[in-house]
Formats: sequence, C-alpha cells, structure tokens
Amino acid sequence: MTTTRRAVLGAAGLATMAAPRALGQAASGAAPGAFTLLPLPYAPEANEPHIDAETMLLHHDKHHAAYVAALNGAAKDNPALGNRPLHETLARLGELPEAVRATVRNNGGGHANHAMFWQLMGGRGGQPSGALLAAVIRDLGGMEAMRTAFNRMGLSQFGSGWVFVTVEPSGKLGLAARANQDTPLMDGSQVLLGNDVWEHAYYLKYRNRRADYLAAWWNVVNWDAVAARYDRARAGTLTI
Ligand code: MN3
Repeated sequence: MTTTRRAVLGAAGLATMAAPRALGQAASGAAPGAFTLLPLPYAPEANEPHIDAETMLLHHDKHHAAYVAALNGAAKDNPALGNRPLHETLARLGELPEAVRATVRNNGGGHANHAMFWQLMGGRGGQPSGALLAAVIRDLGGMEAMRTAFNRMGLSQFGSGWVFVTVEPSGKLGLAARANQDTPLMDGSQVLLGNDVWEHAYYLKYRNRRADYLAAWWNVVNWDAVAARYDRARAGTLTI
C-alpha cells in the first residue's frame, strides 16, 4: 500500500480494510494450505514455439508446486504466515523467526515470482500503449533500450535468478536482477514484470543458450496483463 493510501485511509480505515491478498493465497489464511498453486491461465502449449509445453508443465506443476508445498509447510508451523499477505511477509523478512526465514525467503519468493510470471505470459509480444508505453519511454529509454538492458542483466545474472522491471516507490520504472528466488518486493519495490533465468525455465529447448531464451521470451509477453499490473501498481493495489 502506498504512503498516500495509508494517509487517506488512516488508522480506522486500515483496521477495517484487509490488505489485498496475494494471487495464490487463500482469502482467510488457515494453514496448512494457506497458499495455493493456481492453474496456468492458458494451455501449456500457448507459448509455443518460444516456450515449449513440456517446459511449462514441468515448471508449473513440479517446480512452482514445490515452492508452494514448502511454503505451506512453513505456514503449518507458523500460522501467522498464512494470515499475512505474502507481499507484506516478503517486504519484512527480517521480522520472521530465524528458523523459518530462509525457507520463506526461498519458497515465498518462489511462489510470488512464479505466480507473477504465469500471469504475464500467454500473449503475442509486441509492445504496450498508453500510460505504460509512456513510462517505458520516460524511465527506460523506450522498448528497445528496455529489452536490451533487461536481456543483458538476465544474461549476466550468475547462476539462478530473475530479472525484473520494477515500479519504484517514486513511481518510476526500473530494472533489477536478483539471485535465487529473491524479488524486489523484498526491497520495497513493486514488480511490473519479470523473467525467470533458472535453467529449469529454458534448458529443455534452449540448452545453455540463455541469451536466445531471453530474446524469444518477449514474443509471449501479454502486454494487456502487464498494463493491468501497471494500473494496479499506480493505484497501490498490486500485490505480487
Ligand atoms: Mn522457475
């Protein structure tokens, strides 16, 4: 929630208005099962030929499912986890008991990152319009400059990680790379979009050619979905 909304709502408003739940999180967080693996929002072959169906199925049904299972395991022992929106937990990892912090960082980050990732794929690439395109031009030098810098950061991320376009607290767009399942949500930014550069995201089709995967991935971005995320980010209602 933005400072502006906090100020507008005031203490009474905050008390009566539940923070927005994250995508893939139960409305009332009764652990276990507080966190849910939502189905892919399109057929696994929807991103062919750029991202193959087998990769999509393994990635969603096995890798993402494992993060959700481990996160629910942590919530079983720490019920407060399931009752707090995931993005708020990720923004305040330092408040968690040390025994559970790394598990939540890795698997909560993994759940948030993948839930975001599926939502913004299944499209036909191209480019956004309107306010989002204007922001890309204003803050990132335009679509081609953004893609070039994003792909370079994804390629130079050593080992497993992610590359993101963020919405900073100031409202400006930015670029960020993170190791493992870390996310800019852990640093107070919002995530507009992100690409997974773990080998499991591309190795079946692209083998070691991460650069080819990064270049091809833009062909499946659903810019309508990204624009909807941008609107929510500006309204202070984007969760993960
Ligand atoms: Mn992954």
